[in-house]
Amino acid sequence: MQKFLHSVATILAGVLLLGSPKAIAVTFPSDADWISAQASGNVLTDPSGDVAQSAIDIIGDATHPAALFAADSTNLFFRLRVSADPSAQGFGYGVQISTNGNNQNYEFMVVVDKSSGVELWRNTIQSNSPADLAETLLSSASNATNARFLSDGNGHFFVDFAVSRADFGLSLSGVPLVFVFGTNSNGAQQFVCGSSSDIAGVNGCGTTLWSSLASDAYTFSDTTTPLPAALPLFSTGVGLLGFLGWRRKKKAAALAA
Ligand SMILES: [Ca+2]
Ligand SMILES: [Ca+2]
Repeated sequence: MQKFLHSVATILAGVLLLGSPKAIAVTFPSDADWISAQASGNVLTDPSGDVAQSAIDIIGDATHPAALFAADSTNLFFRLRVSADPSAQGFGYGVQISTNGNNQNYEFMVVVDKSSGVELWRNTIQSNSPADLAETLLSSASNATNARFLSDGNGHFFVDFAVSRADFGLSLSGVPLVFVFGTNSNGAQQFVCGSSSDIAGVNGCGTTLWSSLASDAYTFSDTTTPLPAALPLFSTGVGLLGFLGWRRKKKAAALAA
């Protein structure tokens, strides 16, 4: 009898192991926990009608931010506000992320579309442009677990998507993150200015320079609380370089004024 029970237990264990684990949907932040992306201390806004297709037309004003983000110890979360229903096939919604303190280009891009899910790409060959194509696919997750398309409650829509912090292959804790949020009409890992992309914070693409489109920097610890980027940075050489760059910018601004 004992031998029989042991055999049954072994078979059951085998069946359980063979069954594919059901992926669990991420838990997105509550509305109050999203952080508005900013540039030069101002919430990113975006006009309607600056790209032909309304499903990829990012919109936002000071009280309805165009792009938001959040983090917990497992995931980074992103939210874009768009004019029309974004759930049709083939459009891309994404964010390019600089992680190395050099805001002339980006290292990672997250992009979601209806057909291929949420993808994390590494950008190895870099240029100072949102049209820079990311080269290497690091991970992909299904929309069922890592994205959602929903009403913003004001007649427009949110595209929310999540990417695992572990998939970046480096610790993001304490790293200043700088973002360029955008959309495209083909789901590709780039934003090509013109009729097929909208970038948050400017009319159309505004300029084709990544450095001009870059958000303010945000630094997450291993929890959801972002620190002002300058504080942890000042203790490092990178911080010093950033400070010198800021001084130069400020001097240039003073000269231009
Ligand atoms: Ca727009
Ligand atoms: Ca590239």
